[in-house]
Amino acid sequence: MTALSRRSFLTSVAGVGAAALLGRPAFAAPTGPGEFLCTSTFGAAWATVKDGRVVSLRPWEKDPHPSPLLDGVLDSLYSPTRIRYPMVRRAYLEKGPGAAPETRGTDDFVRVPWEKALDLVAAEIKRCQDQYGPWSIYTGTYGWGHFGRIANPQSALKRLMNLVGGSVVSSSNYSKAGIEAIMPHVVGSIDAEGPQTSHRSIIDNTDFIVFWACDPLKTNRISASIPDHGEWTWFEEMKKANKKALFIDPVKTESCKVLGGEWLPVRPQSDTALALALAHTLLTEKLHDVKFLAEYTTGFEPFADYLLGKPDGVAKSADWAAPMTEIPADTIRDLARRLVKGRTMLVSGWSPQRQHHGEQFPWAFVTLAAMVGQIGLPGGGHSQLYHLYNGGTEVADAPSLGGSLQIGKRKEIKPWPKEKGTTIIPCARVVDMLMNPGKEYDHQGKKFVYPDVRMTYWVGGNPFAHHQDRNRMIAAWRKFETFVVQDFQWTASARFADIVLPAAHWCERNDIETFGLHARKAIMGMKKMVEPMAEARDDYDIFVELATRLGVEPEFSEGKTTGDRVREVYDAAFEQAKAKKIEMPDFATFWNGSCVVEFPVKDKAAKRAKYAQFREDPLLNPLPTPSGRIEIYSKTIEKFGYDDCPPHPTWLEPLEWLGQKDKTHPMHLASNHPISRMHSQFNGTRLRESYAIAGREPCWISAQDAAARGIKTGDVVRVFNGRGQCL
Ligand SMILES: Nc1nc2c(c(=O)[nH]1)N[C@H]1C(S)=C(S)[C@@H](COP(=O)(O)OP(=O)(O)OC[C@H]3O[C@@H](n4cnc5c(=O)[nH]c(N)nc54)[C@H](O)[C@@H]3O)O[C@H]1N2
Ligand SMILES: Nc1nc2c(c(=O)[nH]1)N[C@H]1C(S)=C(S)[C@@H](COP(=O)(O)OP(=O)(O)OC[C@H]3O[C@@H](n4cnc5c(=O)[nH]c(N)nc54)[C@H](O)[C@@H]3O)O[C@H]1N2
Ligand SMILES: [Mo]
Repeated sequence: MTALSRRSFLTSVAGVGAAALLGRPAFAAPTGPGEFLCTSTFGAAWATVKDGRVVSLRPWEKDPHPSPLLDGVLDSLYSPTRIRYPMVRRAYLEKGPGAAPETRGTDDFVRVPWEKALDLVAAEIKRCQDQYGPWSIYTGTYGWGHFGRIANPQSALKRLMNLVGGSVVSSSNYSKAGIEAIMPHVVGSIDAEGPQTSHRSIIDNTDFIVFWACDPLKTNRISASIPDHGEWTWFEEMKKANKKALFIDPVKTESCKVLGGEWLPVRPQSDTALALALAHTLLTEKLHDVKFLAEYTTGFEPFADYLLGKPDGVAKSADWAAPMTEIPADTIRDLARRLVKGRTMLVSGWSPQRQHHGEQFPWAFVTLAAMVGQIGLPGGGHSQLYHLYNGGTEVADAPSLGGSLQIGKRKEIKPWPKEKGTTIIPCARVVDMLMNPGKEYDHQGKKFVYPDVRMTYWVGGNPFAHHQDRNRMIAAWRKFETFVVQDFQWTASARFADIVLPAAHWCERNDIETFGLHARKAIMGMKKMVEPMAEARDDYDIFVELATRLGVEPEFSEGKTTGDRVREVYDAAFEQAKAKKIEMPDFATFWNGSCVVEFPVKDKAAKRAKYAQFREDPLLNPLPTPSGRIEIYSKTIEKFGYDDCPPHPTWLEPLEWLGQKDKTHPMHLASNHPISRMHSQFNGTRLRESYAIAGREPCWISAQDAAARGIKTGDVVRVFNGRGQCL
């Protein structure tokens, strides 16, 4: 890309602040041919724009391994599923809030002018706030429609709601809610966040690496910032160094194949039993690190008693776990011995903690690592974050990039009495909340009350694709009198909505992001390349319009356009860089030039080993747990008195798994994260041709199970249980 080729796009950055807020783009759209930086959750690329249309993309030349997912970007921009106009469900338009909720999903939609749609949404927010109170509005869970430091429409929605009295919000996520619930009690932090032991440290020191329910080459394809794809460099170096690797997974994954690793297939949902059996072998063969356990952990004794079966008469031995995991007892014992032969890195993904009793696996996993005794050593210990954001990647010497739109505090227009329910619910409880208004529930040792919500506004998320048990959900959803969806494409959720607002695609707006959430190798500007399709609008501008109608526009926008906010975020990074003596061009040069500022990789963090300081001196650098140590037994959890979460890692039989007595359904469906999509995004793109079977989602089945049922590759199969079915 040359500076010349984008000349036609150049606008005066200086004039931005003075102009009116809406009706005028902060930065003009391109008027002629040119190449623009196109960044997203899927990667960085150069886009060619001709006659107001993006015609091609080529990966940014410094992406070490561009993801094939980039092929979906243009198809998603020009997809026939784009929402073009504001739409309202017919019954809702004719009869108002709460009209015939049972026809959601089948009723037709009526196109309305923006003014009408915004008036309807604003009036409903006001009606709910005035008539019932802030606890009657639920602002949805998160969702992967939050790319960019400025756009984040979920923050914008919450900011707006806070200015008009508040709303019920959600906590945590579907990604690692089990880890987030349990790890603070065990290691005093979420653990699966922030920098991990470096890839370099593994390459230089590790003898044996175990990937447990973890496929880094698949899941690192995307990121919350621009993915840096450093996982490929890591894997290539591990391959060169001939690292011994083992993959514990029901599926032989991409990562396993590329690395030429050993594959240990395990029965789904039995991982805690496997971890306990490995711990049992270490204990009974006296292979566990007694010194590490004594110095750095608390509560090993009651856990050891449990492993030996003292309280319940059941030893958690390899023989006990073999039929549960479908892994031979000798293989389990042998694996335990291999864990302590040399330097071992235990790596887990997130699927086991997304299952029933999801707290138990990460707790057992960290306990196992503690028994191996290498936590805090170079290339040893454990990590729960090598499969996303590249937690071990090399790091550039760069300023950090902030956000500019703060959620802010709830403005107390109406007091929120306790009996009206909680202000925040764990995200996966949305259906329970709808079904049980006023009912008490337990969370982290405390009692909360479900609020009585009547309206929900969902932006940048697709709950009808991401929540469990759709039929129960559809029934519960009828309680909502109003369901607003703001997205750029018709999703399953949009089809169920009352009011649908068309948002701009990320190629149609200004924003800024970093290349590599941890790597921070560059700051990249995202210039609006083309005008929003049909009547779609930038999320931010939609919220500004609503803020105007709700009388809080000045507080909401602070008089700033997205362009102003991009500059603000850049300037803050610029100041930081100056203090650190890192060179950066000023904003005008950046934005009117290539839109890329790269930072040199000095990798001061190359030798980083997570928990090294704690290991060095546990008294001076204690963990933020009550004991300052790794809590294998938690007195805090003991006090909760939960029978579904005992005070140490425990095997609790899942409600549904292949080991259960009821054999009505002999197979187990695991709905993994898709390799060629981002959840429901890119469904209708050309990527689908690479995996669909007769136009449908593929389903993998083991060769034996398939043969026993006469199923061949390419067949369409019906997958069903008591709750639903699919082809
Ligand atoms: N069966 C099963 N279910 C799962 C999972 C699983 O593994 N199996 N995984 C779970 C996990 S970990 C997660 S994180 C969730 C993910 O659930 P979601 O985040 O809800 O899934 P996405 O399909 O990525 O939905 C993001 C939506 O945001 C929209 N969007 C993108 N950019 C923008 C934008 O700029 N503005 C607006 N307004 N909208 C935008 C997209 O079009 C898309 O509809 O799913 C969970 N559900
Ligand atoms: N390409 C792509 N990448 C993504 C996403 C995407 O949609 N597409 N989504 C992103 C998001 S939001 C998240 S939270 C992360 C999710 O990251 P993860 O939760 O780690 O991803 P999954 O694919 O659900 O599961 C990882 C592996 O666990 C295996 N597995 C499933 N069940 C079991 C089990 O019971 N035991 C064992 N041992 N293994 C099991 C699967 O076969 C898979 O190989 O991925 C992120 N990355
Ligand atoms: Mo996730």
